[in-house]
Parts: sequence; C-alpha cells; structure tokens
Amino acid sequence: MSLAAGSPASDFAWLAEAAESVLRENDMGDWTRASHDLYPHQWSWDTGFIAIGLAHLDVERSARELTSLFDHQWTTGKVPHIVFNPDAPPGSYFPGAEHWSSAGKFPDAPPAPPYTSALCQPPIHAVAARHVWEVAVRKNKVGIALEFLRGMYPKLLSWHRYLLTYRDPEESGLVTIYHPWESGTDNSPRWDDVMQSIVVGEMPEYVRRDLQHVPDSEERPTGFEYDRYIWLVESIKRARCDEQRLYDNHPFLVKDVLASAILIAANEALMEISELVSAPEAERAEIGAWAERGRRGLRSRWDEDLGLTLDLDLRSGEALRASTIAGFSELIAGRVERARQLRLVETLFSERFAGGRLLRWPLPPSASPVENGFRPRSYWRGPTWPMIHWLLWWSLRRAGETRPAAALRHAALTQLSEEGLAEYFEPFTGEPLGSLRQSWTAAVALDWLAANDPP
Ligand code: 2M8
Repeated sequence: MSLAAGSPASDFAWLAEAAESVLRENDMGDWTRASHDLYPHQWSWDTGFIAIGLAHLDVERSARELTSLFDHQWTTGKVPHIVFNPDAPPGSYFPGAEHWSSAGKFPDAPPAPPYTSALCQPPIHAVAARHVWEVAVRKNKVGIALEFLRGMYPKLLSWHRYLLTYRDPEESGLVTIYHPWESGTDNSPRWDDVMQSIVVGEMPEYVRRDLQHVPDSEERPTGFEYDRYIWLVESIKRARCDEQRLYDNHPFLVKDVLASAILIAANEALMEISELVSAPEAERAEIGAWAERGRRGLRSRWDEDLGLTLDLDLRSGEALRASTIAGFSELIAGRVERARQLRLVETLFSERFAGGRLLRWPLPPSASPVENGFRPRSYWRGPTWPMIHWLLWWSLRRAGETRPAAALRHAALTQLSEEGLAEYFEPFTGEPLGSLRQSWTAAVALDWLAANDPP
C-alpha cells in the first residue's frame, strides 16, 4: 500500500492496517458484511464502496464482492438493497429475511435462500467495477479484470435499464424511490415533508434491533420514522412489489436526485466498460442516451435560491426543500456546466457546509447546520459520513477541482486517523457514532491512502 503524496506517512500509517483489519473481520468469503454488529448482511451500495477499497488489497476478491451481489439480481434487473446472511444470529437485524420472506411472494425475486429485500439502493456498482478494472491494469491483472467486466457488463446493463424503465416511466431521467432506505440516506431531512404526510395503517407489532446495538437512541431514527419505514415495507409487500401498483397507490413516491446523479456517473462508467468488452453499438448508444436524459432531468431540479439540486415529491408535485449533501448531485453526476460547478464548489466549502466555523474538521455534514431538521448526532441528519466524502472527493477530482479535492481528502483522513473507522461522526466534536468498525469507511480510507493528490 503506497501512502499518499502530500500526507505525511507517519500521520496515516496505522490507518491502512486498521482498515485492512476491519475488512478482514467483516469478510464473509465472497462478500463483506457492512459491520459485525449493526449490519450483519450484504448491502448493495456498501458493496460498491467496499469493492473500491478492496481492489487495492486483492483484485480478484474485490471483483467477487460485486459478482456475489449480482448473483441475487431480480429478473427485472433490480439489485436488492440487502442480501440476507443465512448465518447471521437470529433476530440480529430487523426487518430481516423472515420479514421480507421474498421468495414465492414476489414473482420477480431470485431463488432463495438467501433471501433478499425488495428495495434497492443507489447504483454505484458500475463506478466500482470500472475502478476494479483501473486498479487491475496498474497491477498487471488485465486478463482477470477483463473476464470480470465481460461477466458484469450484461448485469449492469440490465440493472441500469431497470432503473430507467420501472423507476422512470415518465422518462424524466430521474430515479423514483419507494422508501427512504432506497436513498441510502435514511432519515435525512430530505424526506421529512413526505414522512409527515404518511398515515400509518394496521400492521403487526415489531421489535427494533438497531437500538440493541446502538443504545443511544439519539444516534438512530426516531420511533415516528421507524413506524413509517415499516409501514412502507408493509405497503410494498401488499403490492407484491408490483411497480405499477406502487406507482398508483404507494404513499412514498419520490424522485431522488442523489440516486439519479450516481446513475449518471454509473452510466458514464458503463459506457467505458461497454467499449472494453466490445458491446454492440446499439447498447452503447442506449447508455449514452440514458446519461444525457439523466443530466437534463437533474438540471431541471436546480434551486437557484438554495444553490442546490432538490428532490421531487411525485405525490404532491412539490420540491423537497432541504439543504443536504444530496444538493451537490450535479457535481456527482459530472460534466456540469462551468458556472454551476463554481457555485456548487463555493457552497460546499461555505459556512453552510464544510466551511462552518464550529466544525471539528472542514468536512461537509450530511445536512447543513442551518437546516431545520439538522441534528448533529442523529444518523443522516447532520453527522459526517466518510463514504459521502469519498464520493464528493472523487467528483471534485473528476471535475478538475484538484485543490478542494485534496483538502477534502486530507480532512477526511485526519478525521479517520484521530477517531477511527466509524460509520459516522458528530461534526462539531468528531465523536465516532453508530457502528464503530464500518466496512465502507475502511474501504474508502484504503482508496484515499492509495491516491495521489497534490500536497
Ligand atoms: C443504513 O441503512 C440500513 C437500512 O438499509 C439501516 O439503517 O438499517 C444506511 O446508512 C444505508 O445507507 C447503508 O447502506 C446501511 C448499511 O451500511 O445502513
């Protein structure tokens, strides 16, 4: 593992070892659990970030991280948000396999066991697959990586096609989600207005498991939010996950700008993969059109007052006006118009986000401290998330914003080296919160350590 230029090796030297040890501890053979206590299963977008970090340790294993997830793809092309670990201690996670009991009930689900959830998460996977390829080329493992890409390409294509059809019947370029869990930013203030409007109906009683692992309930979603999460799961189960029925009746129907931006970046990556595997011209044209459609859709969600991109509630037709990291979606999508890029970079490092004077490190909190729904210890309502910092760093570098990118990486590595490889951090004190040995945090640390930013 080569340490970064511009980061004194002594500062971060132990971090590579610590990160490897977290990934080793969570390694389940062909896949990695998100954490040993709170999340004992395989999560979809965690898998993408984990593959990005693992590539530096073992290219073949990192390729298997992605292929093992796609072994559980649904017949529609959907990649499930959780693949449940049959060996996890019973009752260790809720809602678990028994709650979803997908097979037999959902006509499009893959054979079980293992069972999967019926939701999905942001499609970072093609970005991760291309990253595995790039690292493999540097390590002279082109043959293995090409074989991996040839296997992955049709699966990624069908995953993206699922999102651009079932999840975008309007052809808006924006991905519709049915549950805050599909956004990956579960209790973000992004969803407050919609969650407030949801009326919970009759449903079986349930016992939360997350509070057994994280006893400080302030760090996790509230009972109000959890009731709605479980009610939405109930609604999806009752519709047998029939997307048309969900579009007609489901109470949470939202265009998610962050998932849409990641899909655009993933389509760019898929385009490169399609060239490497010599895919048919018609497919390449289709992928190019998807990326263009996505960019148009994302541009239409810009809010000039906030200087951010906003989600759209399809039920009310209203923009969801929350200042969160999802507002930087155009930066993440890439190829943003120059003036917009400057504005976004300025906002990112302004007092509203990474430039806040009271912050322990200059890192953007998940929601802006000026936001009504901001809570510094509560999950996606304010704490800083290293994998989000990775996404922003990667986007800034790709946009040619090398200095801000280097500053972000340095602050992020400093946070991790001082406070450990936790799931998320209180932005003012830096206290590590949630799971304290989180796989995707370890993985992005490894990728940062292998990167070459200017000092
Ligand atoms: C969190 O989400 C799960 C539900 O999917 C949970 O709270 O139980 C989120 O941070 C999500 O983005 C992440 O993929 C997952 C596992 O790390 O945990």
